Amino acid sequence: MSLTVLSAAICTLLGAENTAPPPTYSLDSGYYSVITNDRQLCPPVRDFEVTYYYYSRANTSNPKVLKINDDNLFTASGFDINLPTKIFVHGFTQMHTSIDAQGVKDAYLSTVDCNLILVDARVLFAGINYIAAAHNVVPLGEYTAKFVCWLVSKGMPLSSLELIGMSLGGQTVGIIGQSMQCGKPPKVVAYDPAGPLFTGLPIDERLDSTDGDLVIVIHSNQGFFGYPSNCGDVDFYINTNPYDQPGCHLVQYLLENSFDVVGYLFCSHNYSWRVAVYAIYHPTAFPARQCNSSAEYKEGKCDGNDLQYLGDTVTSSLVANYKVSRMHSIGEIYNYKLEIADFDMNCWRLLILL
Ligand SMILES: [Ca+2]
Repeated sequence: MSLTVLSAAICTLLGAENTAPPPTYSLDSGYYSVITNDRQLCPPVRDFEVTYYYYSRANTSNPKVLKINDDNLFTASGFDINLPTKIFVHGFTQMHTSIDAQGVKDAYLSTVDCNLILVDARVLFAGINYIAAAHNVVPLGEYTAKFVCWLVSKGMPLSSLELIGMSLGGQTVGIIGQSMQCGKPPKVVAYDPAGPLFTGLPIDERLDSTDGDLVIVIHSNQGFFGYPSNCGDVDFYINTNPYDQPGCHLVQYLLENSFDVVGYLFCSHNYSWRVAVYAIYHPTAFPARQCNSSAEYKEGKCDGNDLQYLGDTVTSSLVANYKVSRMHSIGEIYNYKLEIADFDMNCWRLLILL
């Protein structure tokens, strides 16, 4: 039996030939699948496994669905090619209605008149099988790259595109950027891109600084759920202890959150998108200094170094300088550190209510 025939047989057993997604159930805010597909063995992503939800200031709560090559849906959506476009990809067990995706959507639409697309890959990123979900990152990224280039063919300027992703979504936006046949995205932003099963992979299988003209990474749980080291043009590291971010202390968190153990485990990981969403509302809230180590930062040795604000407002001049320096000094990375001691990770919600 050839490998192809064997793979097809396995895919059939896994349900890959079916026309409907596998049985699922929800637990808390997560999305879990009874049967998960192993994308290393199976065909490319099928249309029903990913949905693109389109929002705008004229429609912030009832999104329109977009599908590759469906011109009628594109026209009906009201997509405005004169506005910038931002696309967000969620993380493991999440979906487009998850709190991170909705937080990013509300923040951008409140501050920028733009096209806002939330990718819903709940089937591909379903729990509890993280291995299968991680294997789905490359196929989802390649599929979504075709979707983005179809938007470009409909008139969306590539120059106004920004890709944003959380965790597995942070890895996915890298694959999208490297796979786009219509050109590189000008900006890619990753919130604590996933580390497990991605650490040490070649750059064509994960997020890296070549996936966009400017790749910004916000680390908050590096070495655990987050990627352990620099993987962008500009890497922000929040605080010196990535396993115990403010508000994520074990006893305090469990007491304040009805002993939600799962929530505690992901607390420092989720800190990245919470801080990033706050920074969308307040772009200068979190100043960071270029610094080579947390120890030097704490000793004040970096106080006079270049300052950038955490978020997607990094100046283009910095990147231009970086691109030049990289040509002469391979491995040189702009590495920014900051301390956030008193940030209430829930306070951004108040801003949305306001
Ligand atoms: Ca890459």
